[in-house]
Amino acid sequence: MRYLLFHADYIRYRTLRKALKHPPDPPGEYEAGPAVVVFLTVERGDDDWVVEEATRDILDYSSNKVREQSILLYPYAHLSSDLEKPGRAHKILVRLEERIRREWQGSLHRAPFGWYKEFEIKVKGHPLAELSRTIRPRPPLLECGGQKARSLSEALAMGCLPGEIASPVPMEGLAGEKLGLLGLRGCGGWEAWEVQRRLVSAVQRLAGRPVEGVVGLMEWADRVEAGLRWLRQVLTGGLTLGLHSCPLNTTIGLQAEILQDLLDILGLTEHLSKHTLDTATLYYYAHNGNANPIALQSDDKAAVGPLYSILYTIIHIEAQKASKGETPQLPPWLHPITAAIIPARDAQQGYAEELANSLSKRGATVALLQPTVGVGARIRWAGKRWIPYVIVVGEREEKTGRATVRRRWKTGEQESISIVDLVEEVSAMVGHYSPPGTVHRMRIG
Ligand code: A3T
Repeated sequence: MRYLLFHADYIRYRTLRKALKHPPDPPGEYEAGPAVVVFLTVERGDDDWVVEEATRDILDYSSNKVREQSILLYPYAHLSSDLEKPGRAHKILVRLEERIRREWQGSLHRAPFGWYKEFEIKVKGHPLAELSRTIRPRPPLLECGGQKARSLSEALAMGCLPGEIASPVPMEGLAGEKLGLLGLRGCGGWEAWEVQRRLVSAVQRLAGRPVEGVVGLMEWADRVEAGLRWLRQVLTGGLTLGLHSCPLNTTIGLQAEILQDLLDILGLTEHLSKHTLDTATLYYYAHNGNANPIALQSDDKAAVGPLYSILYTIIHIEAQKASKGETPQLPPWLHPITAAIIPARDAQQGYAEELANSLSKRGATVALLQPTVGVGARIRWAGKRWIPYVIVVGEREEKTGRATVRRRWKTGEQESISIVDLVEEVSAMVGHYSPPGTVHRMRIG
């Protein structure tokens, strides 16, 4: 789709004669002013995604850039040499009109399609008064069993099971690096399983009932009936979790109303764009134009996934913050490692163990960093991995029943805190969404 945006003092037009044998719209004339005037050419292959992008852009131009109350959509077949056929072009323009109307309080008019018209326009002269846009359809976003699909609904319609659907969105650049640092790249690491476990646990708690089953779809390849039963559960809003060979390809089926809460607690809501078909798919658009599918919503059903995309999205948003000088972080309840415990010397290992066990009993996953390298090196290791709590215990701390804690969201601050208070605090941070935690004894360096 290509279009010109004009901020006009006035526009008037009048149909003169048919440009198509059977124009789909009746003839007419119209006058408006002041108004945003959009001369639109529909190009071959334009789809709902393009309509959605154009809607966002035209609304943004009208409400925020020129603050105008009135919009005129004007079919104009002269901006491209790759025109969509009239029947389909008309449908796309009608859809665009409907889509804008849903969100637009001001006046909206669409000029008749398929007519030669005379028109007169007076365009304001300010810098934003004339803009041009080109929006191209996106390549397929999802893959399953060698097939490609643009949305989760399309993939499901092709017969893919949700757990088999993967996002081929490449994890390049900063977000990819960060995923690796968090131990989430690839399939094998316990960190990836931990994130998955925490996410599923959050869904369970939001839904107020347990996940019905955890299923390895790869093992199920020859058990079609079981696979279909599982799919049915997902689609009817059952909380069934499916796994592909890689845990990050997880798809979680849930009731649509829970989806909103989940996206809120993941901090994603304001970053998402909705692509509306008969169903709605939520995407996050990265700065390089990559679209990460986050969820499919339809009436009372929703499928979240692939998990890969969710994490990539959160990490990308955080990496963007980092480039503005803010500290990137994951929600403490979601991070694969809630707390790093750093005993200063061998002598504090027992005390550190005790603290680690108390924290893990209350839902934290703890990395107990053995004193293989200095305290500073271990603090840096934890910082590089965005670990929310970094806890140092030395001789003085052990004597007084305290710990020195750095909280990731309080940059540059450290505090001496009693063990009892610390356990309560961490528990409050992670407990609500977390499954029981674990302790990983790690030797770094
Ligand atoms: C005109 N304004 O252009 N995109 C947009 N409109 C189209 C398309 C398309 N792909 N295909 C057909 N008329 N039309 C007038 C001039 O005065 C419409 C559009 O209204 C176009 C007419 O059909 C003939 O092509 C000609």
